[in-house]
Amino acid sequence: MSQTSAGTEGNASYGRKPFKRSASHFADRITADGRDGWPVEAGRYRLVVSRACPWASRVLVSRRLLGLEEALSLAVTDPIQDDRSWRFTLDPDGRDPVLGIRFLHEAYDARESDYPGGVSVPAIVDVPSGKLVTNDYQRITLDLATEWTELHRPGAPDLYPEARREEIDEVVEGVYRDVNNGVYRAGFASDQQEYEQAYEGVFRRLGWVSERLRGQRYLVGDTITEADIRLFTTLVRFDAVYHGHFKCNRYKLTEDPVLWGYVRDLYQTPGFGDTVDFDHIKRHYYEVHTGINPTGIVPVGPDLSGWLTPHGREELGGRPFGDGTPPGPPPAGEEIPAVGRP
Ligand SMILES: N[C@@H](CCC(=O)N[C@@H](CS)C(=O)NCC(=O)O)C(=O)O
Repeated sequence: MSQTSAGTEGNASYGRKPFKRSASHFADRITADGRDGWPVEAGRYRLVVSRACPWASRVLVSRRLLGLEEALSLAVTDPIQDDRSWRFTLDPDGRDPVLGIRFLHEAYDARESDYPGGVSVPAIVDVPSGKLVTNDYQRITLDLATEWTELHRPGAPDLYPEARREEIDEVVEGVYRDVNNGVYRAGFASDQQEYEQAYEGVFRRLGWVSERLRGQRYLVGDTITEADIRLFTTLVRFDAVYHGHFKCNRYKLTEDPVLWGYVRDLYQTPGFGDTVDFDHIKRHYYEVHTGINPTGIVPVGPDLSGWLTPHGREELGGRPFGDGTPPGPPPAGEEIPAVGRP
């Protein structure tokens, strides 16, 4: 497996140069009015994810919370890429049964022949044409929340409430820079100084977040929003991969009572933990990033038995789904074995 293709995250690079995440290449939007040529339509699009990927996992959570599972079908890749990037080797005959393709790059190529950029998840593919529509991971969840409303389930929460957008945008910007992407900058740093700067940023922001969450159940307002989804997908990976593999080891999440309570609270909320596959997460990071883990050995720990233990954060109040309701169980075929159950 080549380090430069399979070992990079999206179009980002690591190695001798400072780690830099490049802009997503296909940024068309699927909207209610179809202004980019891609109208919201039940059954038309297929979401392609790796359950290992934190950016793709945001979309998995939003899709569950909003009840879009029927409207937007799901393809899950093998957590291990090869030189041809993401593969559908978990499916019979190694082919996605709906798109009929073996590699995600085929959808990129259908959109733009000889596409030279990186192939990344999350990706949304137009089923009738087989063309990639978007891999804009910063936009997809916002559009599911605000453009796909007609197809939301009854009782779906408002994940991007108008009155709170400014505050959500501000919180997610700092969380992205220092935490979501900060752990990657630490892990793929090419020199000591770059690593230490990223490391300081990670823990400065985690300290800020922990302080904020001491007295309030969710990051913004008293309901679950986009901000919680984005923080969750990094926190849920923290002890399993970022602490060791990416050297973000000032402390483990389990050592910060507030953050550990917060992430367990979300994990136990329908739509969050039921999208998390620790096996895919660990195998992807430790096997694929051969530059920082040359043996490819996947650690056995950490012990996952604490994830379903009581967190006590109900005492802070909060209305997880606002005026809405929690989603039902994941659809058939999308269930993940729960961790921490005897
Ligand atoms: N699309 C974005 C972010 C999404 C992203 O980085 N996804 C990773 C997985 S977490 C990916 O698909 N990387 C491609 C690869 O490693 O082959 C980017 O280009 O930076």
